Amino acid sequence: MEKEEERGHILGVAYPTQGHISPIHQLCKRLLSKGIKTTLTLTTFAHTSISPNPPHGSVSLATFSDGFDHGGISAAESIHHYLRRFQTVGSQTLAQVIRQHQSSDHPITCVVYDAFLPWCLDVAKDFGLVAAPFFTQTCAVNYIYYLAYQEKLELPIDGLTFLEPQDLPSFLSVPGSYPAYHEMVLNQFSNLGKANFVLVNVFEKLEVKETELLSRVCPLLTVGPTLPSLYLDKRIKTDENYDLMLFDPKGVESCKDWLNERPKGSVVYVAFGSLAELCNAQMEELAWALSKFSFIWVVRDSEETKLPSGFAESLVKDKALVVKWSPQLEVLSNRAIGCFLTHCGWNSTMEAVSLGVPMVAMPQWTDQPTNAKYVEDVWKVGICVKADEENGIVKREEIEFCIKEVMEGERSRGVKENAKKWRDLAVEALAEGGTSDVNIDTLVSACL
Ligand code: UDP
Ligand code: 7WV
Repeated sequence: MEKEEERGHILGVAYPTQGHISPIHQLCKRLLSKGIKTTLTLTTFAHTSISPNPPHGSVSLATFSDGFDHGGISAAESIHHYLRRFQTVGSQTLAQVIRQHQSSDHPITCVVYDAFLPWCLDVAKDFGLVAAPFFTQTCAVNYIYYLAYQEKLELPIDGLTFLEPQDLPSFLSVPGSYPAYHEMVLNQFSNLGKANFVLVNVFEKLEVKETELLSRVCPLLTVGPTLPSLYLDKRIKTDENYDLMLFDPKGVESCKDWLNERPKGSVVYVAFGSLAELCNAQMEELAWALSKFSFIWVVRDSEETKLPSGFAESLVKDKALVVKWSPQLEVLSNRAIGCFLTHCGWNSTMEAVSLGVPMVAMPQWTDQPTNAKYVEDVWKVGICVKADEENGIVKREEIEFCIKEVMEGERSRGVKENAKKWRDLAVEALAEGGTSDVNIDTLVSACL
């Protein structure tokens, strides 16, 4: 892109969900902009799901297999079976990808793999390559999982004494929930001692204490945030979008036109990412809370049947828009948006922080409770809803109160000012000589 290509070829390996494909693809774009060839490996199922077509002339794509080329994880009998087969078939097919390249003009020199797939390290080491896991969650979350892996997790955590039981990732705070994912997140640390670098999608100033704690136990390089360059440092002219989307982009254009007609700061943007599933009762509370506001609500196809009957029909067209998927970066950066009601997936959280949009946090599972705690109490860029103690449901009055509070209440000004501060620091990290920029250079130098 910007420099002549030198020797060296980095192979990225993605875990096949949206929240993992986008950040590693973005990291690959950064690496490419440093003049090193990069190829991103997607599962065959993810590759065929991406629509319309990946753009040409940028990061090359390759495919390997999770063992479920038709259907991916939904074709597996359980999460456990899926992950086991992914390891077996994935190891073999990843080795094939590397082998094919070794006789070409650009043999692979380094494998950057999603930390959920630690067996990629063994494949890389079989070929004598540099290996670096890429963590798409925060250093706080990773450090907590590291302690749990070491069987040393006890509250209060030294250095992070503000964390309470309910702030831990759900796999730890809800015993027995998703045992296969529990095992997966701890396994990220099983072979970290053999990794040349450990990459994390954060920037240093966002997690000063947490990066320090994690650097004590592994060769940490913070390389984020991975938003398209256009939204932050603007150094990579061609990097304006995430490009690789698993969801049907039909209808996403409607958001932009609709928002452009709305007054500044008047719209609530509501989205729970690509995976979260809300129960019917929660959907109902949310629907009635939102009916008090002007909003865009992303309700994925698989969630649509949970809307209260008659709700979609009752919507006033210039007041609300329910879409199946949105161009989230364009939406969040539109001046009409007043707040983001989010599940606090790490990408969504970083997008809101980077674009200065105050958040109402409504975490669901995995790392989201921890991210929500940081949003409210550490970065102070939003507030977190309180769930009913009995049934875990967040009531309509509570949602309504929190939205009002960040849109126009006491905390509105403060959270916006804080978000602006974090945004400036994110740009600084990616600018020439910034912490993430220097760390990316370190990785590239080791791969030439
Ligand atoms: N996203 C989007 N449109 C939507 C909902 C989500 O483009 O309607 C994107 C969002 O910008 C983010 C990603 O999908 O980059 C979701 O990742 P996140 O880590 O927030 O949540 P996950 O889906 O992994 O739970
Ligand atoms: C997909 C599947 C499992 C998990 C995640 C995504 C995540 O939290 O990123 Br644990």
